[in-house]
Amino acid sequence: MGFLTDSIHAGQTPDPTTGAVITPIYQTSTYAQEELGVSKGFDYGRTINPTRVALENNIAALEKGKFGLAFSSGMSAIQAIAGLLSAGDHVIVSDNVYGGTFRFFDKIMRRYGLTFSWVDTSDVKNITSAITKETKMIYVETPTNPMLTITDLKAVAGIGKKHQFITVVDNTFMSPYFQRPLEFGIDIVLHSTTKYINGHSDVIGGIAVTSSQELHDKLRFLQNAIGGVPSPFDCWLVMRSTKTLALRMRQHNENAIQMAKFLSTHPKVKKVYYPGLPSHPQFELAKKQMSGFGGMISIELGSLDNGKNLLRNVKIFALAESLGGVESLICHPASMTHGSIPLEDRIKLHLTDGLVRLSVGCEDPEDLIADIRNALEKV
Ligand code: P1T
Repeated sequence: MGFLTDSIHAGQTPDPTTGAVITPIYQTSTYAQEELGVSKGFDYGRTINPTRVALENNIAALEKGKFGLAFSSGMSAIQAIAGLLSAGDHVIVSDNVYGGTFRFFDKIMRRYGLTFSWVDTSDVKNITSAITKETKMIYVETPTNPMLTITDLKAVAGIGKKHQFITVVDNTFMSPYFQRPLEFGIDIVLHSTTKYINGHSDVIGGIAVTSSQELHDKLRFLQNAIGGVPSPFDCWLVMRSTKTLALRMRQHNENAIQMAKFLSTHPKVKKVYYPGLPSHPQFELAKKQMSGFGGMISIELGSLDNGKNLLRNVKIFALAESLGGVESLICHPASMTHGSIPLEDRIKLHLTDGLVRLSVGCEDPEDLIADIRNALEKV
């Protein structure tokens, strides 16, 4: 089926008891069993829930994967994926990832005996040269948050297959509408569904999708054993949202392209990071592996004061963490989303104090551009 059809129907059949077209919110913690050892396939709410199963199947279909597992947050999905590893294992990670992902790996998983090499995965040679005898996983964000760096999915999948590493891609910035890493041979794709997939800034959630039965069985065990599962209501809200994912992504993309073009001609903007601009160093690769460029733009304004002035003077863009909602947001990565990254690492990534990140929403593009133009006048 096509993406629009799947987004509206996959995983969702009319409710068997009433015919309700919309999957009900099965707000229950447990299920009555007919007798010992005989159930309808549902035993306990952490282990399985019909609303969650519908969401998991829906997003798995959108990612062209066989199995989906929903979590209570993007970080919770990442925790379950890290649970595939054991003390002594080595992971090669994109040097620019969401600050919370860095914090989790560096401050927590390192204490559990995992080791990490943080490399610029946009040059795949850096991945091969970081391989050690202990390497078990390659973990990539593409495009990265917030520098919008792109990594070659096919090349990463190839390295993973050759060495039998688990390859993982955080696809949060693109959503399955614009990029489907499993189609390039990646083993596991994950999302913070908090972002584009839910798209209405009213749910915290995560999902992991794979086509490997073995990885699915292990992740399902981890999902149940760790227990970071979403509520039935949150699953229902996210499923309501995936129905319009394609429509929203088209608008985000259209608005962001217009915004990026405007910003790249503005004298107060020193640099624009957006994969849809021909000036982006991986523009050709972006066109090859993505079918759109998304709604995220970062800009360099040269100083913290310039950044503060822009943030202070916007009227439609809200100064806030998070991204991917229909409403436009703006943030200062160095002190907000990526505050946990040491200064010297931030400098290497060009994640400066003058960097501002825009999550371009679905409002009228003229209004959004006017808002940023007016605020830039005060910079
Ligand atoms: O917030 P949570 O749902 O737990 O997702 C974590 C996460 C994972 N991966 C990426 C690429 C992310 O951007 C995030 C969360 N990011 C933000 C809150 C932010 O403002 O960048």
